[in-house]
Amino acid sequence: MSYSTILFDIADGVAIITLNRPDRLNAFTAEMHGELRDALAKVADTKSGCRALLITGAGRGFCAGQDLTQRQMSDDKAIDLGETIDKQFNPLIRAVRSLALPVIGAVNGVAAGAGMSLALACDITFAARSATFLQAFAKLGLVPDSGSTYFLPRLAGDARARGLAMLAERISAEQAENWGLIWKVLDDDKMMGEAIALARHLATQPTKGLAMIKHALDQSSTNTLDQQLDLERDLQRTLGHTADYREGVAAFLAKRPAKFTGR
Ligand code: T3D
Repeated sequence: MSYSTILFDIADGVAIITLNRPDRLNAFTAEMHGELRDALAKVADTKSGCRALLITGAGRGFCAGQDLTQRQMSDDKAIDLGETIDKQFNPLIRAVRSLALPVIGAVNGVAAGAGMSLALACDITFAARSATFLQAFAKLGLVPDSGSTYFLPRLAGDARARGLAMLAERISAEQAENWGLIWKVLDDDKMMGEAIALARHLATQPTKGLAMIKHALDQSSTNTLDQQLDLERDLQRTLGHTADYREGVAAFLAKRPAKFTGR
């Protein structure tokens, strides 16, 4: 499949998806969703050799959420937003969250609506100092979607989640970092370089272990402590049989850097 709304590249175990509709601040269209589904399926395919994914945006925006020019409607013809969420936005967030490898968000500019949700869905999210975040949904009479009602209270706490969602005020990257919504703010000219360097580093790390860290942390929001202890035991048992665990121990004992293969 060739892409016209995203750029997609895989090199040295690192996949990079760049949302590429800069004149619309990379707002989502049905076409972009289709291309993202295709690219994410390639990343998930073990034959691709991907061991880390970076998601960013072209131009001055990260992503402005749904392209509202595709939502103009007449009184007698309402769009079924349940269907667009079901077929486009939910599969996107599920695909990103279920990848068995680390996903790095590189928020180069404004992240609004479902664009902010996508940034929150990444495992480690950087933002350029000039970037901003906006839960735009309330301004349209909508509820935050694409996982924002899940991520916001867990990351920032209930009071901030309610303020962000109901007031729809744009916040700075620094505020997003202070509130725990993202990992780190970096100067604009350094952000992409550091995000790519981190993706390259993570692509050399024990991929199965990282995937199971993701899984364990995801489960922790609904599990009891007893369930979580059992899950940690089961994951550790599985990881104890991996080549990367053997290599990690051998490298430590030999006082040399480990060479992880992701197996
Ligand atoms: O619909 C469903 O299926 C349900 C799911 C919904 C998920 C959602 O994401 S709902 C939320 C949709 N997004 C928004 O409401 C955000 C709308 N955009 C904005 O509020 C602002 O553009 C920003 C705060 C993101 C950025 O502001 P600013 O001042 O930096 O840029 P701008 O001048 O507003 O935008 C630049 C251009 O991008 C402009 O076009 P122009 O005037 O140069 O021709 C603007 O219209 C366009 N643009 C920005 N966001 C969107 C967009 N065009 C279409 N859709 C957009 N979402």
